[in-house]
Amino acid sequence: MFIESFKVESPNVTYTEGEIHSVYNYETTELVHENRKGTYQWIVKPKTVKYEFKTQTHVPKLGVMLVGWGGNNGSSLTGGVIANREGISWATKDKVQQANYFGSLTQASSIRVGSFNGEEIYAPFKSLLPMVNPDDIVFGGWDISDMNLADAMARAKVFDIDLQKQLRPYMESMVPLPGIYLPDFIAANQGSRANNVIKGTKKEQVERVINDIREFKEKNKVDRVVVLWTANTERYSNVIGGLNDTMENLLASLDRNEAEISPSTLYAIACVLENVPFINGSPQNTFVPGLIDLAIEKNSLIGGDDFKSGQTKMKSVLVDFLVGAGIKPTSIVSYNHLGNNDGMNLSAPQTFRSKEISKSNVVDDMVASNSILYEPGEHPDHVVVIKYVPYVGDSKRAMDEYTSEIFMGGTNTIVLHNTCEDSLLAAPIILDLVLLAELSARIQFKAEGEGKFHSFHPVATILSYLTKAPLVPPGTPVVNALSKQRAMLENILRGCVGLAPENNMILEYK
Ligand code: NAI
Ligand code: DG6
Repeated sequence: MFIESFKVESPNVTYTEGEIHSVYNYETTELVHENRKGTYQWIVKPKTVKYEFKTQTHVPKLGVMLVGWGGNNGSSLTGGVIANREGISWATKDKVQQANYFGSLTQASSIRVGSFNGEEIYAPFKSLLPMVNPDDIVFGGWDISDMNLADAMARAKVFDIDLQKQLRPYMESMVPLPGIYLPDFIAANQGSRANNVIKGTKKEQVERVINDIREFKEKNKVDRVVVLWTANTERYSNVIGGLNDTMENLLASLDRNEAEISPSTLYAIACVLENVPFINGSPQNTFVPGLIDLAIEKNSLIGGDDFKSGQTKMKSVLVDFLVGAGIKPTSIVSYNHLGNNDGMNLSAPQTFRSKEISKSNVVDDMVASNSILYEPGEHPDHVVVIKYVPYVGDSKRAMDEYTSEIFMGGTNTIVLHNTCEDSLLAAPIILDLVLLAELSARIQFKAEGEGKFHSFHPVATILSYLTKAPLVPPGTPVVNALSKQRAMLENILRGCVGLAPENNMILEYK
């Protein structure tokens, strides 16, 4: 059975005018490696830590500024949200299609809340805590191409033509602000697009972006802004001592107009200085060490990297299943071709390399979790190939071959083929990222013994489910397995309303 909403009644939860306060017992373990009677042993001690969560329930009016607003993802997300808000339907050759949010964790997935008369009861994910309604989001942003969003939607060739016609009147007046363009960081084939660029030194460009955010906030009367990079994949920046390795060095390099600071890092600096959450949806190392330092110093949310939409999402499910089943993946070969502007940009070796890195590291934690299968340092062969084939446009074709060793020397080969509009997978993920970033800024917590409530660490690991290469604070484990990432997010939100983590034990029926 499906219920739309629910309220938790518990001595551990208090609802007040503007806040939900919950007391939460976090069941965890403490490990010690001790010498007992001459031999070292691992001792695992269950432990309970009392946490308190405070969630502000007032939902702000949210502004979302996309870097690369006029791209396939930016125009598809903007059009998709308008279509949902306006209740637009359109004719396809098969049927009349209604706007929906399929593919969005917050808008289209559910959580189990319990059992009632022997039936499992589910509710929308978004019913866990008050979240911004996508209908109320004001969109804006930057693009190095000055094309308005209606024309950009047509250029993207993602939406059906009947839908485009209906969206055009809403999107024609939406024109991206000029963007920061440094040709050295993206493929040369993007040059012809760059007719809308911010001039000046890097410091002036950062100041201009800060000013843009302030004006957008003022003009649209929004309470809070989240900025998200969905612009072209950049090449990696070189991380150099004295240049971008510390906050002080990065800011001094900005003053000196150093060449090696990328546009994405410049937008991120602007956001951190303005205390506006900044999320990186592409694979490059926007968050150089100096930028991470700056975000920690200013306690300003940063999250990334690279939307986890299709092939990599499957990988983080499949390899988790294989390794979790005691099967040993030995070779993973991932090929895809696509024909959109992202594919064209990725046809240059330096930008492809950024994508190759973020797509390749995704199995590391799963492999490291099982030393029965893998010797220390052993890793499956893992190859990633991307080819640009203009004809297929946004409809990406992905082919994967997973070869594993099974029982008694057997071999198991799984081959997958996936055809899908790339931007229609990415757009709902962008929505989730901005909604969850906003929500996480309204949550405060403290562990027993901690004097004051505080926000989550500014490096937002809570967003990991949505990214290929989750950015984590220094010294924090990276979790790639999709089911663990989802459980982490859902269970933290459950904790905020005093619900136990979903443990799937269903003991009441055993
Ligand atoms: P796109 O090429 O259609 O859009 C990117 C837009 O960014 C373009 O309109 C371009 O003019 C603009 N741009 C480039 N540099 C800029 C700058 N410095 N400032 C402002 N605007 C700038 O690409 P698409 O398909 O929308 O993808 C966007 C990004 O998302 C790419 O980096 C892609 O790798 C990444 N991504 C996409 C996924 C998907 O499934 N579609 C999944 C994971 C990541
Ligand atoms: C080709 O791989 C283009 C990329 O931008 C991908 O479409 C994007 O990174 C999605 O990757 P994945 O592996 O999650 O499907």
